[in-house]
Amino acid sequence: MEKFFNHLTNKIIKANKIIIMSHRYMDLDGFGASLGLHKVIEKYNKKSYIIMNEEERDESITKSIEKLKNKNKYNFISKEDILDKIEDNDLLIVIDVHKKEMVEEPKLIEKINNIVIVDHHIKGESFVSSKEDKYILTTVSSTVEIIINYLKYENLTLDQIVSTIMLSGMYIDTNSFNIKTSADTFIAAAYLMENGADNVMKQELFQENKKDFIRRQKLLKNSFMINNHLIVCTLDKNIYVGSDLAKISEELLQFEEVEASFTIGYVSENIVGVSARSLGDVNVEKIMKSLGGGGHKTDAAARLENISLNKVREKLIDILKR
Ligand SMILES: [Mn+2]
Repeated sequence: MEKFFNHLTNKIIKANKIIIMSHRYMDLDGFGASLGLHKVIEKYNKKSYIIMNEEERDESITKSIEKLKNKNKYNFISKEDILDKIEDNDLLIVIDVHKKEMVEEPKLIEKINNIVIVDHHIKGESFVSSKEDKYILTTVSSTVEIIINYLKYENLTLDQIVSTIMLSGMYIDTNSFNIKTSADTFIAAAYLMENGADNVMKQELFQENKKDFIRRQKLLKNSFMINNHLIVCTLDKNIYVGSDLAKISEELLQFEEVEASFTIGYVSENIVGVSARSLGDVNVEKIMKSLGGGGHKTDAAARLENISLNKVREKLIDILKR
């Protein structure tokens, strides 16, 4: 790790300015890692931007931003506005993702020559491009875990709110410290606790309204097992947002015998979305690819146009039964 951290610091020092970008529908791991990185960039007095999609973001990120002190220093910027600000010698740091089709704004990959990727997802075929430095450590829990080690390497400390947001990122990516969790994960989490991370505030970031929760629990009833280890949940004819589907798939993973979960539902009038999650043994990326989607081995999705919910369900079941 240290060799990479030294390299990244040199790149930051030499850069004109730094742009931080995560994947579409950024989660708390990507957001927490962005805030941690900002701390290092601030140490070297460099200008930086964090790309923020206000329309497509999780409620937990909106809540986190509200809690931040001097939010302005982070320079949150939309993907449209950043395109006008690119100059020679800018450094793009891509975090929590390494696939071009999944980043918030793929145009940045084409426009910027100096790119570093920091990710923890199992390597897929389609890297962002060939011109970047990649640091992909698949043995860690989260991107936050990598950035914590970077902060330690840079001898930095964090304030309570940033520590709490980063802890929430680890919490999400490890499904409450249940998966991908090693001794090193807890050592990294301990650094956040030492910096004042607050478990009550962490819970607040995840709080949702009761109605949404109950509605989702009702939808969980529409699920059934295939081959004794795969679970499929088909929603009703209402239109849902992608993160609803993802949450249901995540919740389905907690049930006995389930190794992978799939949730199917309308995400617009003529688009059916499928969200898939796996504990690790079942490669859901491969399964989503056969529906025209993609993602990671344990976390993938697909969107199918002009097709009915039931047709998608049939297709998926066919694939799963193979
Ligand atoms: Mn992550």
